[in-house]
Amino acid sequence: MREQGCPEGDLFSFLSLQRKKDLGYRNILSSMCTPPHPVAARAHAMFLETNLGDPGLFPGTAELEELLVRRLATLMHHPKAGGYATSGGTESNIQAFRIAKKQKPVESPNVVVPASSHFSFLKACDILGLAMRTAPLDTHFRVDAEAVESLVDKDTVCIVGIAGTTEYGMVDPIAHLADVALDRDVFLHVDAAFGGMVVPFLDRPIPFDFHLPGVDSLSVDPHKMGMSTIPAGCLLVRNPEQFSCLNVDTPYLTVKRECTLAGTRPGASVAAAFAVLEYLGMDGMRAVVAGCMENTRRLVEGMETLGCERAVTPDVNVATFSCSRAPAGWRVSTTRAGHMRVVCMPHVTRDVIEAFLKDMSDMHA
Ligand code: 0PR
Repeated sequence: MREQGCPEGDLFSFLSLQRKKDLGYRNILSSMCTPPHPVAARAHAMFLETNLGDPGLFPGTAELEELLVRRLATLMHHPKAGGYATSGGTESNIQAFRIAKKQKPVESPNVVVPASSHFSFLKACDILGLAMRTAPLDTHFRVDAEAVESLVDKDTVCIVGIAGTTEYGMVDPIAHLADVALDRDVFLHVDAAFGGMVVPFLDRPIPFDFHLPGVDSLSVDPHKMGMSTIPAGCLLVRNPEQFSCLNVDTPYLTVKRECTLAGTRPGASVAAAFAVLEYLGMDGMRAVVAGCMENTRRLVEGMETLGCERAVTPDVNVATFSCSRAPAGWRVSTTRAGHMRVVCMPHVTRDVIEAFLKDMSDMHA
């Protein structure tokens, strides 16, 4: 650290210089995050100093977390689900595996995970000493549920299904996985970090949540399609009592035990996540999702006109193409299989799509 503090003016000039190096979201087509909704930013600023790690000091903020969990649990067709606000999909996935592992103490535990799963599951397996069995995908990039079933054995503590895969935006056959989970008496975790805030608002929702009796837990991230500030995730568990297996004693806090992974936890992004849901309501979210899906369709159609075939027709707003190069100035990503990937987040408006297609067309000309 410096010996003497830096004058505020100089400091903030330096900070704005750094901030200018960041890319604006306008040309970012690779992200599952988006600029926070204005009500999220406003709510966040109101709750800056709050810490959900010691909820007795911030009972108003703690009630907002409970309200957020109730809203999301109801959206996922199980109003009585247990839950808490995590730092995002990674923490939710790790915590789901912790619960599943504790439910079934075996000597060499394994988990069965789709080949399309997010890399957070690699971290979870590493931390928890779980062997990862990877189930192959079908031609539509959804997991092959029969292959999942064949990989389950007496040491399988958890099966994972994904609602809105990171790379191709597909929803796995969760209903089939839920049957396998019930038949084989295995915990089923659904990673709906992305799709959890999309699928319920589609014209034709695809079953993926607690409506299916075999689903035990769900990850859903307000900081992705929920347009909240970062960090805001949520882990939901059908049977709230299952959280107690994660409890540790916290003798000197205002609560006597906690089941969360983090200790100190932001209240600001939780207030922000709640604010967006409350402000938009079901109607508002349906409109946002309808816009993103419409833009996805337009992009796919426009790209195919330019000779860039879709890899698959996605279930949610992630479009992928056989196309090697993006025009200068645009950020797209490339999947493990080599497809160009564009996430049609709320900031990727129709105008942005048209501008991207125009640059693609000029590049091909
Ligand atoms: N599960 C799924 C299905 C995800 O897509 C992601 C993240 C996670 C879990 C992990 O969530 P957290 O990152 O909140 O812990 N998916 C994006 C990805 O890895 C995250 C992301 C967001 C990446 C913005 C880049 C970016 O600019 O692609």
